[in-house]
Amino acid sequence: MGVLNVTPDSFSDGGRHSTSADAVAHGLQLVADGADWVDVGGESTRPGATPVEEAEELRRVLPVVEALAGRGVRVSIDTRKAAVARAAVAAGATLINDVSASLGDVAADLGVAWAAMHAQGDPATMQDDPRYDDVVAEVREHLVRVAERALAAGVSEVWIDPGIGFGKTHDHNLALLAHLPELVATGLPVLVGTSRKGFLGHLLGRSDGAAAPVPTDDRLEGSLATSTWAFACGVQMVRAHDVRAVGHAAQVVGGQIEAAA
Ligand code: HH2
Repeated sequence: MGVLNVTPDSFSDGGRHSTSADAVAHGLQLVADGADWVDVGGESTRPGATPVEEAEELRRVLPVVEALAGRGVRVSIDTRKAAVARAAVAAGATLINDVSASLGDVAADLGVAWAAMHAQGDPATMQDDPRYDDVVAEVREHLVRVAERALAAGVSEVWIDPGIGFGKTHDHNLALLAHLPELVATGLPVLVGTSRKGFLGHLLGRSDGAAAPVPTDDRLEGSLATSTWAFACGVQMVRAHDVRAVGHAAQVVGGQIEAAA
């Protein structure tokens, strides 16, 4: 799944596709690089992000969804708002990527696929001391509960995603990655997004011997390592900015090593 943020403030690609035409061109490039899905988002959910009004989010995403879907691209809409999900599906999106895991009924009503991501709290405050008794069990139980509800409501394709970085410390993120097989064992298809995220900046900074985290554009090795790990754990899709590199890594793991096993 290739990331296409049509926002001024996303943590990695914010402001890079400020016109619809630029965004559509980048979306097509993601497909040329090997993306099965292009995930269009009009609201940053990075820690501390300011919420975006519905009308503004619609203005950002709709022309891009429509243009990409019109060219046969499989588009997912990355939103927390039912109205944005509905309008994006009317414009051609066929997967609702939902970081609030609250739009299962909308997906059921519209007859599209749904990706339910775990988050603790809202982006504005989610990184203020997140706590769990058992992060792996709590995330798994929450995702299975919302997925079962959506399947019972008639959603035919439900993905689950542990929500790396959404109300989680670096240790929580690492525990969730270490225990990905437990999510895979639920039998639900698993999606994971680690691409260029903050915990990788810290891990890579540490391995360089540097005190400061490495900048977002310099985290490719971390994105590749975690995506490869996820695929080896049985995860079926990763959300990535660097689609070409991640796709090649997936091909080596899934297409070659697993086939030889
Ligand atoms: N992460 C982000 C946004 N959407 N969706 C899913 N399913 N899983 C994720 O891990 C995930 C997501 C955050 O990354 P990004 O879109 O690059 O940044 P921003 O929220 O600043 O736009």
